Amino acid sequence: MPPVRSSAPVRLSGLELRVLHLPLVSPFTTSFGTEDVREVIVVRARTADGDGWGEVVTQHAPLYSSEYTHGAWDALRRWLIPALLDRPTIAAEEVGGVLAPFVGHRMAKAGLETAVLDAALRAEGRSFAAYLGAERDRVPAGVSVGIQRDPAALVQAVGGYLDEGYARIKIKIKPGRDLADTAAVRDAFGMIPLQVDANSAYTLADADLLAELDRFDLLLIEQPLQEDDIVDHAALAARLRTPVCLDESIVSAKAAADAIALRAASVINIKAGRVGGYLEAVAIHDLCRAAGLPVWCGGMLETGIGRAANAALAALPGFTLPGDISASSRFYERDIVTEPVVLDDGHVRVPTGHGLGMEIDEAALDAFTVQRETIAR
Ligand code: OSB
Ligand code: MG
Repeated sequence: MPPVRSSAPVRLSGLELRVLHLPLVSPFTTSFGTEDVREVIVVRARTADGDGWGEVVTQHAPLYSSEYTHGAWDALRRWLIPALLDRPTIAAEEVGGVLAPFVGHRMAKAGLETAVLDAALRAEGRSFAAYLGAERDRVPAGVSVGIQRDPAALVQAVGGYLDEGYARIKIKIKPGRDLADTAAVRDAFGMIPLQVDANSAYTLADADLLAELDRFDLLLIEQPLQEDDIVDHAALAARLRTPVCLDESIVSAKAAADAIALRAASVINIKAGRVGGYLEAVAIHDLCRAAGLPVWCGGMLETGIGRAANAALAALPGFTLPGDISASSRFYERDIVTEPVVLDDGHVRVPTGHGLGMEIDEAALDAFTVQRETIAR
């Protein structure tokens, strides 16, 4: 029987927002910069029947997309949360519609929708995985490896993750750190499942260079061009044998449908934050499945909150490629949940507990909180 993705309305008494600073176990470098500390917003939805949790996956600066922590914070407290509190009760499936008049701010909206959904499912005693219609109890774990000092350091980092059992490696690339880095990993480890992520660092003028990646038999190249370069991605995809996967460009189900129609992508990376929430993420999964496109679950250095939710999402049947679903220890020495996600035989378990299936470690949460505000009814 197909899942009934519908939950009971909740009465919100207020929403608590926190900015957290979580130290990373090692710096994470992409074409747009280096992070040493993960800055993230955690949302607690308060109801008479208990709390629900969500995560706003913005970063400190608007480099991956236009969203950033303090922009999201302002949008949340000034516009988005008051709109939710304006309703006597609200179901998670109504959150997107209530927030739709406010343009953009998808990561902020996703954090709210997730917190409401978690509260509702906990109150009903259902797991997020069951709600979504997850079909597996564990999912293969891929790892995203940042740009290192040099190719030798990259080989060492990748070797460590392979030793841990990761089922797929993704390396970040940028101009000047592409062919040699990829060649070094292929030379060291042979035909491991390998893909590259450019985070928009190229233009169509780089098509000849990007076509040289074809010789490495990569699973895919992720987001070579700018967010709004849909037509250029289609032109590039026609030139490459490597499948083109879009991340930044796919901000909604509509954007996914357009990219597919224009043949700008043959694979899509689904991130709930980037598209405004897990329900929009599922809509993208459903339409890609109908169109025959493989999808995989992307990551935004989530805490244990988003990591639990992503594992459930990635257990849907259309997620046929390993996601950026790593163990908490890939990024954090200490997480904010009582049982951080672990790697087991190259897989991560899909949580079965009520709601997102994780419990918050309040002491850890407090220890990492640098800013806090409650917006009450
Ligand atoms: O492009 O997938 C990306 C992290 C921050 C911003 C963008 C991206 C990433 C990652 C990390 O690659 C994936 C993860 O959380 O494991
Ligand atoms: Mg990406």
